[in-house]
Amino acid sequence: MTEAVQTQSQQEGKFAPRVFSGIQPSGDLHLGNYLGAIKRFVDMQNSGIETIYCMVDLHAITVWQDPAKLRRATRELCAGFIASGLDPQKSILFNQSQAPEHAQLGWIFNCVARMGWMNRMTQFKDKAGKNREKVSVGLFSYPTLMAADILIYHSTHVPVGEDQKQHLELTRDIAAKFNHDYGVNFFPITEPVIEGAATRVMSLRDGSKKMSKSDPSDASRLNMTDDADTIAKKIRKAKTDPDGLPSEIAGLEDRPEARNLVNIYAALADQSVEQVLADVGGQQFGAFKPMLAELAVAKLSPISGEMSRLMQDEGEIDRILADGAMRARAIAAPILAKTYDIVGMVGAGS
Ligand code: AQP
Repeated sequence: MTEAVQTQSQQEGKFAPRVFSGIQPSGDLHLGNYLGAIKRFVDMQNSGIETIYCMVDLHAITVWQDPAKLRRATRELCAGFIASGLDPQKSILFNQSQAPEHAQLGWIFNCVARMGWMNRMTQFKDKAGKNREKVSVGLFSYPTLMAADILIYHSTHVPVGEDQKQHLELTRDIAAKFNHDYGVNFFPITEPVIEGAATRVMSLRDGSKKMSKSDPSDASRLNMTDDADTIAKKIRKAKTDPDGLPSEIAGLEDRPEARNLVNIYAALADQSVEQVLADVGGQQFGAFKPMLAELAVAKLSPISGEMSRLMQDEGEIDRILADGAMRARAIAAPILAKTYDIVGMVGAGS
């Protein structure tokens, strides 16, 4: 069990440690998803905690998705999870729409969350931009469904990238308000787990923007399915500054692109940023970029190879997802039934 999880669960007492997280099948998996989320999912699985990981397809349709592409992306995401080291025997792997309890609890949470809280969500503001009147209602209420994804399992810990911090705070607020309004201690106050050198991987073209599936520039990200030549080319062309690499972290201040490449190296190599700088300090990017490319290819190529192998048997992926959904629902259904009972739905118990 990781130290963060142990300390928190000792404080909580009532709730056994349980980890939940999800990723949208809304495009190609990229290095940010891998380092900020999936790699951490694997660490948590292997530390012996109960782990539940979800392909959040209901979140993906908050923006238009071509149905055939969505189905493929969901299976490919499952393949990506397994190829990265998630074991369907150890972790519960499933797609969100196969466990309807998420959407059912999401409705209750729509009635718990306040408009003022939702209006503060920066991801909605970023994604809606100037198009606010034209985006879906789902894009706005997405964070209440995310709270339901987590709390329908009484999850105590959620490994995510830095960009999800505000949604996790909202999840805590929803749990606390529900508990307060109904005079219960039913939902845990979930702890975000945002750790490691790459909690916010930035675009390779612009160090002020996060690496993202929806960036129109493919050169801005390393996709998990990129081949070795593409990875090397994207890293070679990554934006940097004219200075060399410093030997200490302070030398990366106000150098977002340089800091991003060093963070990526550290996370891929499982080293601290200090260790990396102690080794490469004084080098120019002309020497560092090929080292980074070699490391990225060594780490990502086996994953993309395994993903393509797994994608050849879609039937097996569908079986894994169906089995995972059955196991997920066995946990979710009694929690939903108890929630309905607490809020006063006839037929739910008392
Ligand atoms: N750049 C990133 N650095 C670190 N972590 C990241 N994550 C995403 N981008 C980075 C983490 O990956 C998990 C799944 O993200 P998601 O697909 O559910 O949603 P997202 O954060 O909206 O991902 P994208 O790629 O940025 O998608 P689009 O472009 O559609 O918005 C989360 O844990 C997230 O923190």
